Amino acid sequence: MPVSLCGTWDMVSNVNFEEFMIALGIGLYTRKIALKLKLRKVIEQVGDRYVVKTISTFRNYTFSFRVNEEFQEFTKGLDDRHCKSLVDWEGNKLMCIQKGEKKNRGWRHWIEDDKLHLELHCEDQICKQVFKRVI
Ligand code: VLZ
Repeated sequence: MPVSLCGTWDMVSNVNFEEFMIALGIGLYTRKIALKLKLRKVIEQVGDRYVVKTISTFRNYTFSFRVNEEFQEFTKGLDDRHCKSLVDWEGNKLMCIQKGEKKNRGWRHWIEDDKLHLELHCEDQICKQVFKRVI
């Protein structure tokens, strides 16, 4: 069993976020605000259902899924697109493929050195975020 991703996590680093947001087509105004945010991730699991919350002083984004069960995702408040998303384990990494208008879109979450790691990708850009445990 992979290590649980559940908990409350605060951002400690965020590499290439701006280029990633540009790849998503997020406008200048939102990008400038988003770049200054210290995002918080809250990950909860009940049975095989996960809830992932990305929380900030500016906007929040919450979505929910079951592993290996495709769902319709609307990235409300991010780039406001509809995707067909599928989350599955890839070894110790929880990975998501977000099929839609944007090519090569998705993310991976995993635990390494007691930190929560997140790699977000879109087109040719990869953003790498690391979070430390709060609770
Ligand atoms: O994380 O998608 O945990 O899908 C844009 C931020 C991209 C704009 C952030 C500012 C993407 C709004 C984070 C802040 C809420 C993300 C995934 C994996 C969940």
